[in-house]
Amino acid sequence: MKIYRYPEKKTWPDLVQRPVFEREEISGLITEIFEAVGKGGDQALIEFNKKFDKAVTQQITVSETELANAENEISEDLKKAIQQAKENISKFHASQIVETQKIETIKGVTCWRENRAIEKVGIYIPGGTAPLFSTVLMLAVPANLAGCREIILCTPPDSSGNINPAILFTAKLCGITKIFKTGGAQAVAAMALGTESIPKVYKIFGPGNQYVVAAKEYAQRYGVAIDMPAGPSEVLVIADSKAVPEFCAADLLSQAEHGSDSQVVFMTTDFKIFTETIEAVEKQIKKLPRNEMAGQALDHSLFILVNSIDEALKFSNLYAPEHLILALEDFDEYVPMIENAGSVFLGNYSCESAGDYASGTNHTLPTNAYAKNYSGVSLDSFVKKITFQHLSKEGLKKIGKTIEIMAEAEGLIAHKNAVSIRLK
Ligand code: HSO
Ligand code: ZN
Repeated sequence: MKIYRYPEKKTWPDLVQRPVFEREEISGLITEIFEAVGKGGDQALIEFNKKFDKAVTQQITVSETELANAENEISEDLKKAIQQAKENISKFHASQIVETQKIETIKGVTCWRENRAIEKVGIYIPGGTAPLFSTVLMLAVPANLAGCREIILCTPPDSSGNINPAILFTAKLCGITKIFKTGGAQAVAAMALGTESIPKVYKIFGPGNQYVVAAKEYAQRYGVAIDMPAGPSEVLVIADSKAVPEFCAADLLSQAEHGSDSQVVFMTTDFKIFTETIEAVEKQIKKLPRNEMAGQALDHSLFILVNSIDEALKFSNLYAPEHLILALEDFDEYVPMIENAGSVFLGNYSCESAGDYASGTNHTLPTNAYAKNYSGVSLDSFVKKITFQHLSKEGLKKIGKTIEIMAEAEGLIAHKNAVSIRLK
C-alpha cells in the first residue's frame, strides 16, 4: 500500500499515473498470428489451441450437444441468478432506446437521425483464472437489443478442450449459438479476418490479456472497430466519517482480486475511517482465495488522507477512475462535481459488485484514465447513427442563399451550382 497524508496538489499529476508494467514486445508475435490465421484458418486455430492452451480440439465450433449439456452442469441457483441479472441488464439497456426526433431546422428543412445495428459483432471472453460469464451478459444483451444480426463468441478451451459451462449457458440464454473454441490474439485475428467456420465481424468487444489487447488494436487495420482501449481494472472510493470501513475494504478488495495489475484508490477526510479501512483490508484479504493477486494489486494502490471531500472529487476527476464509489452520507450534493468516471456507485450500500453482475448497468468500462474521453459499453456501442434530411423546394429557397455564399467563399463553385440549378 502506498499511504499519503494530505498530498499537495502539485504532486497529484504523479499520483494519478497508473503503474507501468514491463510488457513483452509482442507486436511481432501479433503480426505472425494474424498471418497464420489468415493463411491457415480453422486449422491454424486448432494448432494454436494445442500450442497456447494445451488443448486438443478436433473442431473449433462448439457443438449443439455441448451447448445443450452445459445446462446440466451448473446449479439451479446459478441459472436463476444469471437469469435475474439478465432481466435487469435488459431493462436498463432497453431504456437507452430513444425515439427518433425529426427536427425542422427551418421551414421546409427537416433533419433526423436513425439507428442501425452493426450487422456482425464478435464477443471475446477470456479463459484463465476467472470465467467471466457475466461479461457475456454485458455484451450480448445490448447487442440483441440493438438488433445485431450476427453475434458470435470466442473463448479459449480448457486443457480438455471444453468451454466453461456457465459461459455456454449464458451465451445460449442470450441467443448466441455460434461459439468458437479459440482464445488470445488468434481469436481476435479470426474474428477480424474470418475463417472457414468463424465469420468476419465488423466490431470486436470484450476484455483480455495483453495479447488480446494488442490484437484488438492490430485488428483495426482490417477495418474492424473495437469497443474501447483496455487496461487493468480499477476503483476509487471516497469516504466520509459515516462510511463503514469494512464495506470500503470489501469494495477495494473486490477490484484488487481481478489481477495483480488492478489498481485501487481510497480517499477519506476522516483519520479514524482511514486507519480502520486499512486494518479491515489487511484482515479481509487473508481469507480471500485470490489473496496473492489482490496483495500484489494492493502493493501499488493508494490510500490518501485529504482535507475535504471537494478535494477528493477534484483528485478523482484528474484520475478518471473506471469505478467511483461515493461512500458519503450526502452523496447527492457531490454528483454534479463528477466529471470523469466510468460508472458511479452512490452511498454505503451500492457496492461495485452490484454493477459488475446484476443491477443493470454495464461493466465494460473505460480504464486507464480513458473515462476522460470514452463512455462504457451501452446500446450505442452496437449501433451506428445515420443522419437523414429532407428539403422541400420551399426549404431550399429559404437556405439557398446561405449555401451559395458559403460555397463561393470556399471556392467550391460546383457546390454553389447544386443549389443555383434547382432555384433557377
Ligand atoms: N469489475 C470488472 C467486471 C467483472 N467483475 C466481471 C466481476 N466479473 C470490470 O472492471
Ligand atoms: Zn469486478
